[in-house]
Amino acid sequence: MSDTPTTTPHTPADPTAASTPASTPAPAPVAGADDLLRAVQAGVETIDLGRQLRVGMPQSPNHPQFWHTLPRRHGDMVRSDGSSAANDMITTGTHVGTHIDALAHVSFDGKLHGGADAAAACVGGKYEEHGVHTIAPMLRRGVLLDVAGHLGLTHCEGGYEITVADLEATAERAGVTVGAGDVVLVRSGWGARFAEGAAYVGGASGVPGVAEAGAVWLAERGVHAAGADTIAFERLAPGGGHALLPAHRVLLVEAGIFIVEALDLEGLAAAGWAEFTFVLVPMNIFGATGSPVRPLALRSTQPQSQNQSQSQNQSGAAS
Ligand code: UVW
Repeated sequence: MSDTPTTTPHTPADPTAASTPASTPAPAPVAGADDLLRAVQAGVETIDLGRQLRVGMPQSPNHPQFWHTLPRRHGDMVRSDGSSAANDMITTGTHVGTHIDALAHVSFDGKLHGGADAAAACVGGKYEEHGVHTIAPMLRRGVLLDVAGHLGLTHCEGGYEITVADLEATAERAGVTVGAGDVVLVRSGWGARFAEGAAYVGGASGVPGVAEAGAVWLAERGVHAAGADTIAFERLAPGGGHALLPAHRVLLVEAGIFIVEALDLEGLAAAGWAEFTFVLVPMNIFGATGSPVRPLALRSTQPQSQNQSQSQNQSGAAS
C-alpha cells in the first residue's frame, strides 16, 4: 500500500452549510521530491466549491433533472460467503449541480465560438469541436470577487446587475488584480439560498449577476473561466427566467471563456481567500455541452515567508 498522503476535500453533511478549509496531514518531506509535491506535503488547505448532488436540488428548468437510484441493494444478490453489493444508477442533464459550460453549449446567429456552424458542428449528436471533452483539467490561479461582501450585503437582490464598477471596487478592496488565464469567481451571496430550492432558481424574483458589461470586462482581461454562485452565472431579470443570456454570448461564443455555475462560494468568502489555486476537472464526456464538476480552492498552510525561505534554501542547496 502506498504511504502517499491523500487529500480529503471537506464535504459538509448539510449541503447548505458552507465549506470550511480542510487541511491535509503534513508528512515528512520526501527528499528529491518535485517542488509541487513538496509544497503539497508541507500542508494544503482545501475548500470544496461544489454542491452535493441530491435528487430534487434546484436546477435550471432548461435541463433534464438529476436522478439517482439503486437498482441493486444489499440482500438482492448474496454471495456464497454472505457478502452482497449495492449499486447505483444516475440519469442527469449535464448542466445540473455545480457544472461547467463547454463552448458548444451556446451559439449566436447559428455560430459557435470561432465561427463554426452550430448545426454542422453536431455530428451524430456529438459536438466534437468545443465539446466538454476538449476542456483541459484546470490548475490555475483563482480569484474570488466577493461582491456581496464588498457591498456589505448577505446577498445582492434578485435581478441586481453586478456592474463593472462593482467588480473593480471589489477587486481593489481585496487587493487582487484579474489577469490573463485566471479563473474568476463572482460571489453575489445568492448561493446561500441554494437550500431554498425554487427561490434559488429565482423565476419571479430574478437572480443577481454580471450582465453583458461585466462579461466584456472579464473577457478583456483574458480570463480562462468565470464562475458564480448562481444558477446561470449572469443576471436574470425578475420574471424573465433564462429568456436572454448576453453574458453567455460574450463569454462562450465571442471570447471562448468557460462558465462555471451553481458554485458554493460561502466557505471561500468566510475564509477570506481572494486568491488561491483553483482545480477543476470536467467529466470527459465526448461531445457533451457541459459536465457536473467538483471544483476545489487550495492554499498552502505554510506562512508565505516560510515558503520563500524554503525555496531559497533549496535553490541555495542546489547551487
Ligand atoms: C442554459 O440553459 C443556458 O444553461 P446553463 O445555465 O447551464 O448555462
